[in-house]
Amino acid sequence: MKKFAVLFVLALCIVSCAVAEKISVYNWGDYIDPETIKMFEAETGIEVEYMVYETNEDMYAKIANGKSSYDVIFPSDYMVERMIHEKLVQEINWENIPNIVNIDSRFMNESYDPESRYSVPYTWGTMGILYNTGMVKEVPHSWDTMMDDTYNMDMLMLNSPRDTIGIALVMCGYDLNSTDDEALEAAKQLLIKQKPMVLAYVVDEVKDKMIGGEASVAMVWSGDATFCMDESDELDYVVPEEGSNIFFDAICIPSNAKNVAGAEKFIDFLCRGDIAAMNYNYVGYAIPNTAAIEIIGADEYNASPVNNPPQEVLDKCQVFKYLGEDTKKYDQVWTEIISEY
Ligand code: N2P
Repeated sequence: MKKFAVLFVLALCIVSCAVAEKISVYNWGDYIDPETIKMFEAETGIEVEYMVYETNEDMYAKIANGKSSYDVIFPSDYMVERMIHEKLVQEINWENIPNIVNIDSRFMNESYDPESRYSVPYTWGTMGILYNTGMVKEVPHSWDTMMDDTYNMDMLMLNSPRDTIGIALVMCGYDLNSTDDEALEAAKQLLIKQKPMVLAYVVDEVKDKMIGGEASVAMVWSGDATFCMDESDELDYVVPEEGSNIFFDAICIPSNAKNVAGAEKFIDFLCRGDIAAMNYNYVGYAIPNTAAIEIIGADEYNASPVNNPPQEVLDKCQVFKYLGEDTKKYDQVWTEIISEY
């Protein structure tokens, strides 16, 4: 009888091991401390299948075609808005995210999710120019730097349609969110003119290239600038005075998620102060998590002009808006820029 009981327990074990709980997480490259994933797995017994993307558009395409199912994704503001609109993300049950209390309320109820029903704030930042102080004589206060042939084949641009077209619009004197045909044509022509001077269109590789001194100037997101500046004393970051983009990256649960309870546990874990502090130290992007900032030390956190830009810089920055049907115009412009070599 005893033997039978032991065998029975053993069989149960094998069955439960075979169907170990899993969540599938789809995030930006270099956007989490890998150690935190291991900690989550050890603490909860939930296995994390982790995959990465480079742009909002890449992630959107994967989710929208419905063939892949993920439990947790990290869209930016305008993409959260689009995915809410297209019913690709589901409402969050806040009862299961108690650590939401750690998120500064100033980051909740943003216009992309006005009642904070679908998204949890994760990081935020600006877009600007990362430059090598040994190679660039004056602080590149203007986006015109990215059209200056002094930096011929010495500049890196973001391989990200919305970001790059948005900045080109600003350079042409238009609104960052313009959908006007004339404005988009001007932005397209500018980027086509710039192409021969661009060493490469990159996303995550910008960090290695700038740290390695392969280029003088690069269009980057602030957190990547922080990461690079921690690695090299030669690098500095500026948000050009014509204005730029400020972004808010969030965490969402896709509508077709298979393990919503697991997703909620993971999201709540990411909102924990100690975990958000680890991620801040590893990833480099500004965070909305007050408990984490307390752990990091408010003085140390606020000392970073990159992650804590002065108000006059923020005043010139705009959030990308979801553009509805006009998004197609951007897709078209981007295809033409990238193919027009
Ligand atoms: C990190 C990507 C940052 C996302 N590799 C900017 N919205």
